[in-house]
Amino acid sequence: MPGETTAGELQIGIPDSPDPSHGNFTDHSQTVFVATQSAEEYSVSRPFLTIIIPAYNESQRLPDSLTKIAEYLRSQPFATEILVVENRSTDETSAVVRDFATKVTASDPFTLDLLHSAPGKGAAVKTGMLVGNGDYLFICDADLSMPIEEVAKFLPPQLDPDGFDVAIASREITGAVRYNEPFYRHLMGRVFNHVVQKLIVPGIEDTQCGFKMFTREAAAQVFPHQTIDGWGFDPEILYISRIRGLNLVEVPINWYYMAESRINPLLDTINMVREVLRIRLNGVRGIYEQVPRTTE
Ligand SMILES: Nc1nc2c(ncn2[C@@H]2O[C@H](COP(=O)(O)OP(=O)(O)O)[C@@H](O)[C@H]2O)c(=O)[nH]1
Ligand SMILES: [Mg+2]
Repeated sequence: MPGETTAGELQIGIPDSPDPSHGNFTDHSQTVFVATQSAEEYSVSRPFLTIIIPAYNESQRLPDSLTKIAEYLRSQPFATEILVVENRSTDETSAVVRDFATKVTASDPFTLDLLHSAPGKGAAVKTGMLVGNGDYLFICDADLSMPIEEVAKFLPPQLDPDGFDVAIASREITGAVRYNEPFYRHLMGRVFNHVVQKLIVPGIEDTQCGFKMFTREAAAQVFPHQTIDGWGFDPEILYISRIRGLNLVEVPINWYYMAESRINPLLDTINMVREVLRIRLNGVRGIYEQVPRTTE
């Protein structure tokens, strides 16, 4: 049943959440992997990487994406937890994730959890960021419009671990390539970016790409302060990162336009501009410097 919760799953941001523990489908606690980046040992119960996949009505796209992610992770020397964060999907998204989880074995260097959050992509990402256990936490759209292999560009050794707190994918900076994007979508993105740069994060050419890495420490500083549950959460988390003095780097990626989209280009863009204005107002009022009211 869509939206139904079973043991091993979490409802976060939903009143009367019964169980705050983080459940795994499979017990991997004996498996130990060594990350090449350091001599430190990682296990699937203490992962190096957390991949957070916000998912709304993704039963069609998720099987292929999860298969590609699993194949990639099986070739990596580190342990990963994958968190699919869903909310009230009306299709079989939850069932698809549960089914995939039954195929994860104890020898796999990853776990797969299904979480349920409050509505909105922003709420889903926040939930994953506050629950994730990795040293690095990566936001990853369900459609894999960036091939998963490129996640290595956001991690040591390709990035100097002392050189960044937040690394965001960019489709605009030198070295990035966009494939198959309709002109009107790119144009709308550029108009929105102009507004975002003018009002809250000057100098960032692409705030909206769905692939972003936070170190564990950066995530702990940013996400408790996030207030926006919808599409406008990206500029907000970058704005908070700046306020906190975090080191933000842009990473050029190969990006493939996926025709299927949950975004309504006109209505959602208008709403996102409203959200950007709200972020600016919050900033003027010092909201992000205050202790967050909730840490959900
Ligand atoms: N949990 C959750 N995920 C969402 C919601 N809206 C969008 N997403 C996810 O956000 C990601 C980006 O959505 P997509 O439709 O590909 O947007 P686009 O790439 O901007 O066209 C996908 O993984 C979606 O499933 C939502 O309301 N809740
Ligand atoms: Mg997409």
